[in-house]
Amino acid sequence: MDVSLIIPTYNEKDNIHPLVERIHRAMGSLGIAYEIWFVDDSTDDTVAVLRDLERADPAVHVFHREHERGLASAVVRGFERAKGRFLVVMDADLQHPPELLPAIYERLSSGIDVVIPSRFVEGGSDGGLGPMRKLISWTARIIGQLALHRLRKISDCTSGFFGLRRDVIEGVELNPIGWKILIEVLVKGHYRSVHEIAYEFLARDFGESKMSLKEQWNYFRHLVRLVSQSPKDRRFFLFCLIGLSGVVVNETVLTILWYGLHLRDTVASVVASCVAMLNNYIWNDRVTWRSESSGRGWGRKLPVFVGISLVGVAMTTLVMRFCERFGVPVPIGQALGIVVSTVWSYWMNSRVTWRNIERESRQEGIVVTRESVQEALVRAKTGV
Ligand SMILES: Nc1nc2c(ncn2[C@@H]2O[C@H](COP(=O)(O)OP(=O)(O)O)[C@@H](O)[C@H]2O)c(=O)[nH]1
Ligand SMILES: [Mg+2]
Repeated sequence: MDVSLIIPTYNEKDNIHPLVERIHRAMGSLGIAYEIWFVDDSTDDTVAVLRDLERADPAVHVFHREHERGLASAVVRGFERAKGRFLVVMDADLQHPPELLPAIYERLSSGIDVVIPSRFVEGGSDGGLGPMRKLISWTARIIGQLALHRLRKISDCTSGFFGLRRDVIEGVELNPIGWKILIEVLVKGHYRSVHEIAYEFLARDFGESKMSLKEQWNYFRHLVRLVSQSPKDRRFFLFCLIGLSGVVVNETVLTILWYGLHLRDTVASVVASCVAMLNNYIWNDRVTWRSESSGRGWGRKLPVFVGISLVGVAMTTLVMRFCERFGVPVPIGQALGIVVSTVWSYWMNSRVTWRNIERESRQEGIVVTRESVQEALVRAKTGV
């Protein structure tokens, strides 16, 4: 089997026949073996339409679920049943044009690991969404890209339309929450190359969208889980948490020295800051950038860390003073300064203090390429 198409369905009865017709028309010209897996959770008579089709069309298979629901898990069940060398996921509502399938197949068979039709590459569009959905979708993508480094170069990382070689997910435990199976695949999968093809996301003719506020919340939970499972992506959050712990240590030591031991305020303040810096260094060395060399090499790492932290303190004050000149209240300027210095000191620590660990994790070498829809269609027709 060359290609398995996996199509999740939830109450899509009017879309099934036009979809399957257009898939056959597009795929028929390729002369390859393909199957279509519908994973259906419908509560209307979509399943009856699918069962009739399954009997009449040997390429069509239906898996109807009674005890599980959700788009992403439906796709995982489809992956488990599919026999193809290449797996392609698409929606049933014709917002994903089946005419793009030959181009996706062509790219996968030329050796690309993951192919993503994209609404955001030149020539693409997400015109099938209303302005509110566009804004929500944009925000969701940006948050995802900030949180997970593997999504950063991918323009349409929340797409429900994509193809991959089976080995990308072989042996990978996919355990998505909610809808966005592609982010799970991109974060956990084994791949070296991603190719994006521009396409136009059209409006629905039949049925209605099942996207809801609950799914937005699930997306957020999904991101949190993926970040917590990804050593590289969780570092920044750990760094911030440890920074907060440093504030608590600082205040506690200051209180003990000043109220308890009656040291001079300046002495108490300097000692408290030094203890807090040491606290932060140890936790960052043992947790944030944990490695076999944790605990060793502190003669180099600790002074560098302290130097970066001191520059961070100076930066906070500079930003606050700069904001003050434009009439920004001091506490807000200080907060901005803290954000700037946190980002800066994280960046410096990952590139200087704990550079060996970052170097190892940067060697992923994933290559992302793009093409416009015209190029893809010409290639599909001419085979070049
Ligand atoms: N199996 C299954 N499919 C679903 C579920 N929710 C949505 N779908 C399907 O997923 C695809 C995308 O859903 P849609 O409502 O069009 O989302 P939108 O395009 O983002 O508005 C469609 O083919 C739906 O039928 C679900 O809970 N289970
Ligand atoms: Mg849709």
